[in-house]
Amino acid sequence: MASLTRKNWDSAYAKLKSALKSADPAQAADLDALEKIRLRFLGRKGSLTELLKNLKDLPLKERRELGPQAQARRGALEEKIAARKAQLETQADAAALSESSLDLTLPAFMPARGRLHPLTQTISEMAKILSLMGFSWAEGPLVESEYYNFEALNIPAHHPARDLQDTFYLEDPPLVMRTHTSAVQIRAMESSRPPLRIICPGRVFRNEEVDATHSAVFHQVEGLAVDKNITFADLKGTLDLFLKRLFGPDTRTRFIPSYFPFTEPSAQVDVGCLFCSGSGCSVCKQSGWIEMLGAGVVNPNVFKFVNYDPEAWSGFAFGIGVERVAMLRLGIKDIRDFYENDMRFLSQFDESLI
Ligand code: FA5
Repeated sequence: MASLTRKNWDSAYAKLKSALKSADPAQAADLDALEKIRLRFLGRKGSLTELLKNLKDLPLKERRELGPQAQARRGALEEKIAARKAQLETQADAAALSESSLDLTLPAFMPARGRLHPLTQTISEMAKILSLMGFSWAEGPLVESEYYNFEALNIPAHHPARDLQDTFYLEDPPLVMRTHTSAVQIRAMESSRPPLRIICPGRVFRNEEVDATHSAVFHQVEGLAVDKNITFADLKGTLDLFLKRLFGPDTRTRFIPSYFPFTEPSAQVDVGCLFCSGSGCSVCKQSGWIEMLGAGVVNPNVFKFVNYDPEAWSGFAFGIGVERVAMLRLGIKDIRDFYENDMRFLSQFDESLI
């Protein structure tokens, strides 16, 4: 537009108004049409932009009168364009969604639920029963000194009992992979004064031939109670109740004299085979019984190592094989199944089963 007179400006403004009527942004069919409208009026060479630019050619009085009018029109037009743009974009998004294969009404995919390993579940169950009987949880290291694994348990160097548990030795420093959880008994007694009642669940290691009921790495739950006047009868009553809670009220148990240097008297405790109800099968090696644990009255020599007065205190201890418990409770005939990490096996044992 060449330099303006008021008359020219008025006529250009009138034209603009009528052009705007026929190019309502609200009627723009799509984003392209809307952009055309914007460029036509508000682009660098748009008619409203030009008009505003040329205002400067008018006298001040008229600029003051016409400027705000034209600015207000520009503001209103910008708002209308922005509103229509938002509307068209929402419509475009909805159309894209409905065209895609995403069906929001379909049920969601649930991530696969993890579950505790059957041995972890079994340890928890054993700990739950024993905690109701007043035992609290204690732990110790998997790699032990010979002192805790043997010596303080009344098994001196060169004692033949060391051969009963085929030990994995570490050379430098000279340590052992603990062969039983009994090592934790000593640590627990060292760190607290009697009376005490603890369990120590955990992994143990033996250099043994692996078969259906023996593993080189397995788990035990140790129990230890020290108090005044504890006798073998307390041990029997505690274990009988514990095993009945673990395997059911009709469970048969038998106590066979045995030998452990750290208990005197000692017993091996067997549970009636639940696979064959005692009639004899391959799991119980036709005996009708499955060896479950070792136990006994704490040997006074052990108390001397931890500075407990054997005249004042007595106690009982037991060590039970977790795999054997889990096999009997869950009907598993081969201990190796626990360690093969086969999901078809493991996924059968939902936490809620136990
Ligand atoms: C011991 O380990 C003693 N510390 C138990 C003990 C504790 C006695 C406190 C007295 C006082 P034993 O070696 O018998 O004992 O093992 C205990 C239990 O662990 C066995 O009854 C059996 O259930 C389990 N067990 C032993 N060896 C294996 C193995 N190779 N694989 C799986 N379970 C085993």
